[in-house]
Amino acid sequence: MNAPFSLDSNLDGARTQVESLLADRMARLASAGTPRRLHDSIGYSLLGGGKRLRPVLCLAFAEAVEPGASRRPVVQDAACALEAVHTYSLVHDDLPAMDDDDLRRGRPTNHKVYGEAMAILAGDALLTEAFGWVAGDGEAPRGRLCSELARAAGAVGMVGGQVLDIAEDRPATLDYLLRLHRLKTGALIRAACRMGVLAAGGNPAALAAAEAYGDGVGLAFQIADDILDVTSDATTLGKPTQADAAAGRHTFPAVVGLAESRRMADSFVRQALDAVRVLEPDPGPLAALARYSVERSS
Ligand code: GRG
Repeated sequence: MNAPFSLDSNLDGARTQVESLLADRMARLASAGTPRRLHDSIGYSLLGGGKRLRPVLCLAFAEAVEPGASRRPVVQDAACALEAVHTYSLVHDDLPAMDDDDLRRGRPTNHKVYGEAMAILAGDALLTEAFGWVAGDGEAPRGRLCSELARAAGAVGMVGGQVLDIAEDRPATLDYLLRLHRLKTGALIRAACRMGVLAAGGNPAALAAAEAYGDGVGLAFQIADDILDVTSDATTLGKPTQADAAAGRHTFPAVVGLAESRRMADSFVRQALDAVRVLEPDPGPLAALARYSVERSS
């Protein structure tokens, strides 16, 4: 019988792979002549820790489609691009015009270190470079991957979700919360799963599994984020807690209560686990990552 899958050792390995892929791309930016202060500002946030959930999901889906696929440049470019887009969203989200946060991942936010103008430009560069990495030499399936990333990051994806989150007339209803988080957090997580499948040449059934899994994990992840904001402490989280209420944000615990939020998160994890069985009949990395999305402490 196979030994049970260990998330800790596999997640550490996948994260180490992501760190090294990102460091390679930072080195390429330096040798291409990126101005020094811009390079420093981008590197401060891109190489500044984080769980690396999106690139790890992309690599794990590619491996599930075809073992060894995570070593292909197209898969690695997609994984790095997802983290670059995620990082840009955090840098811009922390700006005074948005959440006005001083702390991210236990360190001063990018604009506190480099100033607002440089933080805006570092975010702009991260978003732009991400598409350059995915486009690469233009060979298939890179065009399709660019479309996936654009949809997830843009007006009907993460940016659209952010707009719903800051709307002055936003209603405190469950339907609205689900709609906004399927865009704000969920779109990029679904794209991470789908891009892993597409980059590895997966079939339509694998893509449908990635979509349903990503939807479940995206919502479970966001509900866990809202729960941690009210139950954790700033040292463990690396950012202030109780920030959602302070910012007047509607959250799952505020709208449906803590117990119902936990039940919903578990049910979205079950949706992900059910969906992914076609790709992973015995529980492996994808099942473990789905559980991790709600069991994490930061
Ligand atoms: C500014 C265009 C624009 C969009 C911002 C995603 C987003 C939209 C803002 C992030 C704000 C936030 C705290 C969202 C809650 C869920 C979430 C995405 C948390 C941060 O992601 P993690 O936990 O971060 O994966 P790490 O640090 O691990 O990379």
